[in-house]
Amino acid sequence: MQIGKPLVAQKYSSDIRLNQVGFYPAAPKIAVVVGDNFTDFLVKDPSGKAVFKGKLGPARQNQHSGKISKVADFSNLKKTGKYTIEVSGLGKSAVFEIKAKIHREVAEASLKGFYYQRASTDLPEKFAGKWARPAGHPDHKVLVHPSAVSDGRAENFVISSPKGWYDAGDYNKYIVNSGITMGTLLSLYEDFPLFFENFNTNIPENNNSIPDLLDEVIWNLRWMLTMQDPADGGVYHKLTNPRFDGMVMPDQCDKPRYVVQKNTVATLDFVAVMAQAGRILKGFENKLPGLSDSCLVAAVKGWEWAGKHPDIFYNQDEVNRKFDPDVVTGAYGDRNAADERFWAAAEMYATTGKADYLKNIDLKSGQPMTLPTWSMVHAMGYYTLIRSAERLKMEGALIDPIRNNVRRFADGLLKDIEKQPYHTVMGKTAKDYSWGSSSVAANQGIALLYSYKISKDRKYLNAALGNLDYLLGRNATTYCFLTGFGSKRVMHPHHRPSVADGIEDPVPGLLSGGPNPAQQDKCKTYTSKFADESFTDDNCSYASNEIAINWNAPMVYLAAAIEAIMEQ
Ligand code: 9MR
Repeated sequence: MQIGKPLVAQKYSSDIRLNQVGFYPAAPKIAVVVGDNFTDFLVKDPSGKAVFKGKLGPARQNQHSGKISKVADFSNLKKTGKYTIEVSGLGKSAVFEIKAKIHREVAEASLKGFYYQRASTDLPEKFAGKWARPAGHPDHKVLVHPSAVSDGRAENFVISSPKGWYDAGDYNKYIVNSGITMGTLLSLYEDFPLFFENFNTNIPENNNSIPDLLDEVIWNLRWMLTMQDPADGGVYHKLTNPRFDGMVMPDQCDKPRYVVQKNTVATLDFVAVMAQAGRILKGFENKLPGLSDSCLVAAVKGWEWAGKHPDIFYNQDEVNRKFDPDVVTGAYGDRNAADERFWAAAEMYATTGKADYLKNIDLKSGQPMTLPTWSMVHAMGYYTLIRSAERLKMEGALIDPIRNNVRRFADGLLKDIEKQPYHTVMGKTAKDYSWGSSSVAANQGIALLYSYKISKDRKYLNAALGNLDYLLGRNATTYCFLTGFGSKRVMHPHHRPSVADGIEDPVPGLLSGGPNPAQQDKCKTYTSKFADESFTDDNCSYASNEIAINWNAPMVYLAAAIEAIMEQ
């Protein structure tokens, strides 16, 4: 296990940048050397013997920083083992490995990251190791906020809404962000079900003969189910403190928690998740009697509510003007429900086979696809339709434009990849470096993998792997962004347990947000303003170094899907 012990002890040059975990024997292998003065490189084995000699590629100028870099391509080295790269005049890289299943631990750890985010439960040492902690946020006595009153649930009415995952570095639980997170993890299961028959993360449900991926998802699913108002099927926006907890452990928190305003976007995200979960869990009916049906009933009720209430949006400022107490935690405000409606419709159709759900829905297949984010989930519906097309016997006229749209998007990503300073589709424009840019890289990887699935053209697979390389170290910051991995590690994420637990190593398997030149946190420790370097490994940096479930989920997807494909 890499967690807790880097492969390196010796001094190495941070100007040789590569996936710090390693490479598959038969896949492309690239390192990036920063600087203009070098021409050749060697790959050496632990005895110091050069096993590969190569020339660096032509100089590439970085569009964000102006810096020059060159690519060291050693794809032809296929022998398993531990290696370093040496560039004369510059030094050597940290040790990396070539072996089969090289990203298995990354995939397992990033799913295990969700276990560490569980609310309302203690994490015993048996499962959590040195990050064991007592339970926090039982959430069995949650108050109905005045913005959320309804028949039978007056202001301060008490409901029970336990479990779920903490959203991020904070301890609140948000339906909108749970939506895309759950959709991504459930899609991973649906795309590679066999792979998950043998994928264990040492969680308490380990031996219940349900895949650990689904056990983890069910922890959050059971919370989500409690967020639906039984009176009418609408879904609360979030379960939250009025203000963020301090940088303390979960069991130290005792502020009252509220469910706040039901709205269209949250309800449609909920519908999509319940429809998809209901479909998948049908296959586990004997082990989880009734759960699938509960999801399907909840989905239909939510769908009906959203039909009657097409435009109730969560506007935190407005809520705070009208009601007390004010709520100043994450807003996840999204004033456009068209994409959520499409996604929910696609999931309802995929689950029930009733094409009626797609009636009056704009598929937008002629318009450029946008990458999934918490506020933009159109592509989640595309992915589900692509996956389900054969089973549903969808007509070519319906599914082909969607397939083409995903491929067009992937082709756009691939354009000019050979000119990119890190030879990645990630980072072509500064727009990629938004808040949580690591999730942009991971989600681009997923779009590329769907294009690979559609076309079987390995250029998409290789580019997806390139973005995994980006996340694990082939990037302008020199960091491996997944905690617990790499030779240059993220040690100080903006993550309450990692800050407060008194343990040097942060909680493992969490994906740092990554470069974000807007620097909204105003931390003093940034050393660069260039878009691709605007990152600081400092727990003050919620804008570049927080962790979040909607970023971890595509990381799990990318690493696990690539592992599954490489094993085939
Ligand atoms: O990921 C969210 C990002 O897109 C927004 O720009 C940002 C500011 O509103 O909020 C991010 O989400 C945070 C959420 O509001 C609260 N929990 C932590 C999330 C990650 O930073």
